Amino acid sequence: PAEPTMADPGRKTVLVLGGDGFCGWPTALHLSEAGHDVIIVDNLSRRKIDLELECASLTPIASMNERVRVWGDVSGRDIRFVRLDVAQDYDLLAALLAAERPDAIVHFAEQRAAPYSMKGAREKRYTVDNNVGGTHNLLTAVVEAGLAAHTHIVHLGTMGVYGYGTSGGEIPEGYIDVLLPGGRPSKILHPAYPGSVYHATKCLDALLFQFYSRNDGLRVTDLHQGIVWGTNTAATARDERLINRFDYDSDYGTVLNRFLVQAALDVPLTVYGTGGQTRAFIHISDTAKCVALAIGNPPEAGAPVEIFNQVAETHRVRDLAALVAAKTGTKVANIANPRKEAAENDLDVSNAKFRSLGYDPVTLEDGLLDEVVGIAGKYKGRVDTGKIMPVSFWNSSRRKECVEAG
Ligand code: NAD
Ligand code: USQ
Repeated sequence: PAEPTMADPGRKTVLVLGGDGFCGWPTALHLSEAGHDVIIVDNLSRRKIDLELECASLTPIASMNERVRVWGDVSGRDIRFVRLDVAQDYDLLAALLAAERPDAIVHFAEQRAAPYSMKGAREKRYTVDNNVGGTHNLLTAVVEAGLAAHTHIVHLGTMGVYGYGTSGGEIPEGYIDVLLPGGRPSKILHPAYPGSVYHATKCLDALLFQFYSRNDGLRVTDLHQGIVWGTNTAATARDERLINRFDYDSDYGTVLNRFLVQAALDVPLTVYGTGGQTRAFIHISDTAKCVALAIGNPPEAGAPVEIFNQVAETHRVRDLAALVAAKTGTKVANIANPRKEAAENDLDVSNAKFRSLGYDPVTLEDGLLDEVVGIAGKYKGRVDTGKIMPVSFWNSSRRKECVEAG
């Protein structure tokens, strides 16, 4: 379906929670450009974690207030910014919902790095409190504001809820058909096999969505997204002050973006273990497009939680490294794996629902080299090479192995 223009009745008021982040900022611009009235809500915690980790985005990101001002100048469209903590400032969140009565709320506002969530007790507890507490605040605030049947919640979940190496066939979109004890057929949420404390919070979110959808008729879409790569979208490329963030450090950098920076610096690509892990990938511009498609196709009030697999393609980590190495001439280094994960896994995943809505994904073949030259090459002078090797470990034996391996 076509996205709305300013004059369309399809114009919606959309809250983008976490709209200062890597996925949230380009999505907010995409929705604004499509004619929606966008309000970004963020507590800027990701910028604070940069300070804590003594690390920064590869790209020089502008302050939130400058971002929205420049967007207004460039596009002629207003985005409002509200600074609040979804997990802590319940009353402010409830008041915002009551005042704005949003048609849709896109929920990106969580601590999303698996390595950061495994760093230590403080980070584990923060990730659970922030993510589960924030999601629950949102759900209960929508109900209390009397918006259960009105507001569509679109949550960014993860492919990681399915686990890796456990499916034995194509992973369906959220639900599986089973025979319950006694032989009664049923459709249930795919069993959850989180691989980190962060991934566990997304499984807990999914249970909260199921409960609130059944109990209060909330309209929820959960997008099980793969690993996002790339930096800019058409909207963020309109002015350098709109540039998106790009994480390359070992806690927040996702694997392909890390390889792109490593290639630009000509340091060996950090493949963990054998690199036998297969993962799903999606380009950042498709994240924004898929969220817009989800907003345009809300479930009915009282319908079960809608679940889409938001992925473009799957790749084995070592194949990705080989692809980047072949395009750039960089070497590959197999280093001890800081994570507890299967050494090898296959991954076959359905994305039929987005495909049926017209989704035509950007693939690595289309965009990879542009990204290396255009972004990683341009900003490589900003890299702190001390942030490339892993510093967070899944358990004490992984830490020991990594330390012993140097
Ligand atoms: P990010 O850390 O760049 O952005 C998250 C934003 O949310 C940040 O701006 C942060 O300040 C904000 N935030 C966090 N907690 C908040 C709170 N309590 N109140 C208000 N704001 C808060 O992360 P991202 O890469 O943009 O990911 C966004 C969402 O997409 C996450 O939920 C993540 O699980 C999901 N996702 C990301 C990827 C990926 O590869 N980046 C892949 C799959 C799913
Ligand atoms: N890996 C390497 N070398 C590196 C970095 C990672 O071999 O330098 C490997 C990891 O061991 C892992 C795979 O690459 O097997 C993916 O790691 P990642 O850090 O790119 O992705 P992950 O930790 O799974 O998390 C990211 C996002 C998270 C999102 C998830 C989607 O940070 O928010 O939910 O991707 S998914 O992987 O589909 O669950």
